[in-house]
Amino acid sequence: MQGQVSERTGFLFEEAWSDVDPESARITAFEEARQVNKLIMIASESVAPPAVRAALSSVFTDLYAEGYPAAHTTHESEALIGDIPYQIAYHERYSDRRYYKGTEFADLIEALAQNRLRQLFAPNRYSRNAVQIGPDEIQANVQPWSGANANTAVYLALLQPGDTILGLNLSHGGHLSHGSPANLSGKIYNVISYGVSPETGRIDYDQVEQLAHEHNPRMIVSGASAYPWDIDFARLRKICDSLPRRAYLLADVSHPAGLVVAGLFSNPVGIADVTTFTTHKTLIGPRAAAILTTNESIARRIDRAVFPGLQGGPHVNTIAALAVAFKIAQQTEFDELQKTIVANAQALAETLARRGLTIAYGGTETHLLLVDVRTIPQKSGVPLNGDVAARILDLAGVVCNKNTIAGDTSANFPSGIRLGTPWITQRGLTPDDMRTLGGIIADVLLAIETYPHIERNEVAARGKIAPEALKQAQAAIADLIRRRTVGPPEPAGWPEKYCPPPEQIEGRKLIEIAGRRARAFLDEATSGNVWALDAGQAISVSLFDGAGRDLGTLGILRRSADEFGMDHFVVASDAGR
Ligand code: DSN
Repeated sequence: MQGQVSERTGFLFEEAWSDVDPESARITAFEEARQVNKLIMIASESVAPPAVRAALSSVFTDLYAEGYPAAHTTHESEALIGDIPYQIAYHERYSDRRYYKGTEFADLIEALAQNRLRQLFAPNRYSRNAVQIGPDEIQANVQPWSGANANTAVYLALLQPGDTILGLNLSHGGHLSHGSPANLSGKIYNVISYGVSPETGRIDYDQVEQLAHEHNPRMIVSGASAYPWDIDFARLRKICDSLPRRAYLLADVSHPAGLVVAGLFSNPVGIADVTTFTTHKTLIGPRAAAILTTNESIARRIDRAVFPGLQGGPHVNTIAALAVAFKIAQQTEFDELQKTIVANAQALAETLARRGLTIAYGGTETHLLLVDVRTIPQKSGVPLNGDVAARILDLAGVVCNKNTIAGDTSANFPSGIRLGTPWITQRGLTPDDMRTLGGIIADVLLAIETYPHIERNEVAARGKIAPEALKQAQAAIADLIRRRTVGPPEPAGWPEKYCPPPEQIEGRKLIEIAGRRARAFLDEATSGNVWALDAGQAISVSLFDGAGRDLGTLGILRRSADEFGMDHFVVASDAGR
C-alpha cells in the first residue's frame, strides 16, 4: 500500500505514520512511554495539551505567510476576528501585508494569537502590578521560532554591532543569548556580565548599577534560565534611566512566563522596553517565542528585525498552537496550576534542605530550584558533580539537568542540578507528593559514591550507586507515578522497552551483551580473559561483588559480530542471581 494514491483523497503518501515509516513511529512510541514512566523535572519543559499539539499538526503547517497580518486585524476584538464573512469581505477588498496569497486565514489565526497574548500580559490584570497598561497599548510579535531568535531580533532592532550590553553571567543562571561568548550575542556585542551576590543569593543590583555607570551599556538584559527568584525590573529600569544615554531594558521572562500570567512573578511589560519569552516552558504552549513592547516605534523595528531581518516564513501551525495555548492560559485553572507549580518547588526545596542538601541561592519562589551537589560529603574526597548526579537520577526515573551555579567554571561538570516542577505538577503531583519525591531524590543523591577516574591526564569525578539503592529508588518512583499521577495509561511494552528479558534455559538465565564496549566490559567485570575469545569460543569465569565476595561462575560465549561491527556475547548465569 505504501506510496499508493489514496482512494479517499487522491493524494500520495496518505498511509498512517506507522505504515509509512515504522522506524520513526517506533522511536516516538518509546518517547511517549518515557514521558509516562519517568518524572520529568527539566525546568524548561512542560506538557503541551492535546489541543495545542493538534494545532501544531494542523493544515497550517502547509503555508508560507511571510509578512504580518493585515494591520486592522491585529487590534480587533476576538469576536470581530472570528467574524469570517466580515473578514473575508475586507480581505477581498483590501488584501493584506503578506507576500503570498492564500493567507487570509493565517492572518486571522495570527491576529487571534496576538490579541489573546496582549490580554494575558496586560499588567492591569493584576492589581499588585504598579504599572497600569491595557491590552491595547501592547504590541505583540508571535513569529520568533524560539527564544534565542526572539532575543537576537531585539538586539538586531535596537543595537549596533559593538554596542555594550549587560547580561546575567551564564554560570550564575543567565542564558546563552544574553551575551555568552559561545553565542552570537557574545560575538557581536561587547558583553559585561553581572552576577548573583554570594551573601544574598539574589542578583546583585548594586553591582549592576556600578557596572552600568562604568560601562554605559546600550542595553541591560534581564531574565534568567537557572535562577529561582523574582526579578526587580523596576530597579533595573531606574538604572537604565540614570545613565547619560538612557539604556534599553530587555526582560526575558521565558522561564516564568506562565507565572507572570498568573500574577506570581513581576510583570515587566510597561517597565522594560521589550519583553521576550518562550512559550513552551511554564506557559505550556508549543515550542516558540513572543516579543512584547508598549512602544510603537520599537514594535515596528522589532517586526522588521524578526522578518525579514532574521527569519523567513513564520510557522503558521505553531502560531495556531500559540492561539490555543493562550486561550488555555486565560482559564482560572491555569492560574491554579501555576500556584501549585510554585508550591511544589518550595515543598521540594524544603524537603531536600531538611535532608541536609544545599539549595543553591537559598531557596525558591518560582518553578525551579538548584541543588549544590558538590557539598555532599564523599568518602573518596572527590566532590560529586551535577553531571554524575543527573545521570544517576535519570536511571532512578527522575529526569533533570546538570547546571552551573555561581562560582562554577565548567559547564560540563558543574556543581549543580536544576529541578523544575511544571511537568510533574501538570501530572497531578502535589506538595505532599513533593515530600515523598524529595525523600527519594535525597536518598539517591546521598547514596552516590564518587571515585576518581583518569581521563586525558586529568582526574575526573565519576560516581556509582549500589544496585539495591538504585532499585529501591526506581521502585519508589514507579510507585509514586502509579499511585499519584494523572495522565495516559502506561504504554504497552514498558518496562521491557530497550531489551527483552533474559531467556531461561535449564534453570540458567541467558543474557545477551552486545556493543562496541561489550568485550572491554566483560573483561573488566569478570575474572576471565575475554579479550582472547574468538567467535564461537566459550569460557567459564568468576564474578565477585564490590566487597570481593564470590558470586559464582558464568559461562561466556562469544558470537560473531553483527552487521554494524558490534561484538556479541551470550552470558549464562545461575537463575536467581
Ligand atoms: N535551554 C533552556 C533552559 O533549559 O533553560 C533555555 O533556553
